[in-house]
Amino acid sequence: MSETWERAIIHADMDAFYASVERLDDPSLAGLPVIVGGLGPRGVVATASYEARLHGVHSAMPMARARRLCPQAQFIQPRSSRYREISRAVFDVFMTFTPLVEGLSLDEAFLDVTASQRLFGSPRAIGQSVKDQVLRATGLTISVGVAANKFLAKLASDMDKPDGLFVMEPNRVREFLDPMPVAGMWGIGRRTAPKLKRRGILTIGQLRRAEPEVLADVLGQRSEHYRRLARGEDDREVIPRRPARSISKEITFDASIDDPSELLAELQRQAEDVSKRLRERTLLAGTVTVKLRDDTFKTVTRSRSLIAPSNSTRTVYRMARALFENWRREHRSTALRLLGLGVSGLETESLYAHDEGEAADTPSGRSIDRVADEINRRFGASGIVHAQTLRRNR
Ligand code: TTP
Ligand code: MG
Repeated sequence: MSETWERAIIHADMDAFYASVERLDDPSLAGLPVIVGGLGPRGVVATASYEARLHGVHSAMPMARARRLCPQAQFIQPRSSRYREISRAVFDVFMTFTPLVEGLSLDEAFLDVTASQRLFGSPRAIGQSVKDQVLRATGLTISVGVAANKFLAKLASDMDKPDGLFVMEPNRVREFLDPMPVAGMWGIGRRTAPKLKRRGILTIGQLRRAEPEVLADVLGQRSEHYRRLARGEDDREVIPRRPARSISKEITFDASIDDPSELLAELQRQAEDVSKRLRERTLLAGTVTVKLRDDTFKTVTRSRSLIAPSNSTRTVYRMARALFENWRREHRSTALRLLGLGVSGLETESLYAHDEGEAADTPSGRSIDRVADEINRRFGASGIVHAQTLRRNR
């Protein structure tokens, strides 16, 4: 098996990352269920070791529920600086294979190893070496998916988790994809899946073979995009960059503003910008922050977690508006010289969305966002904005 692939992409993702780091630093946790997350009354699970997952514990679950499901677990507050340190070591390993490393989050990246084949061998050999070197550098396991593009590599890394190595041979993509359920496929939510089902489209294979009219009927202009994915085609490039820890936008006004509707219009515009950048990177945000500076240069920030991680303009805007209005109740008619909106607690959007993730974002809200993104891509950034932003522009 020494043939060279035309394009070779790796998706690599650490196993139960925070929990594994905790276990690395405290060997007495070996073999025990470990749950890392907020330990306060409103805390949520960041991650659970695979032992704890057997009891049904998973990320984003309220900690109180995790305690009921798995009372015998070790509960640990996250130590983010330690996770960042390990993350740097992991990314240093990635960089020894290729400079084309696109960090998605602390524990996850795409690597374009097309040109690495001459130096490091077959795509499978490279995938195995990545695993070996990460283990050597950190003592931790990582799951690796190897495929011809990002879409497939991301699916592949999940196939064999934990400590997986799954190579999706280019000539076997169809047999792999065809039986997978189309429900929940990236961008196909609760609204669309039943419509496809009514037309007999339950699997990715059925979507691939569907009549063009039938598909267009349900998916509209996006139908060709989905058909390409269903064929296993995806030409998105690996863009070298470090994972973002937060995304934000702020503005300093020429003259301070106290009119709340003007300030809200600015927040709406910032929510559009920030959530569009989240969607471009297929990220979800867990926390929204607004930043406010008055004429005396007093600066405050107000943050709150979302019920479920989101990248919807509407959800991000609503939370920012609530934070702003809370602040305003205590500071009537204070003029602002600076207003900003940021999101943090970023994580990657998986192909198959959690049910909880869908609850906060209605499918219609999501598709409005996607249509707006598409139009803006074609006609430039000023193509589509929400009505409130327009009011401010005039
Ligand atoms: P993931 O890679 O999604 O999860 P994981 O590494 O814990 O487990 P898996 O083996 O399935 O890859 O996320 C990486 C880390 O990001 C995770 O260890 C903790 C953090 N995280 C949160 O804080 N909140 C979340 O909702 C998720 C999904 C992750
Ligand atoms: Mg992981």
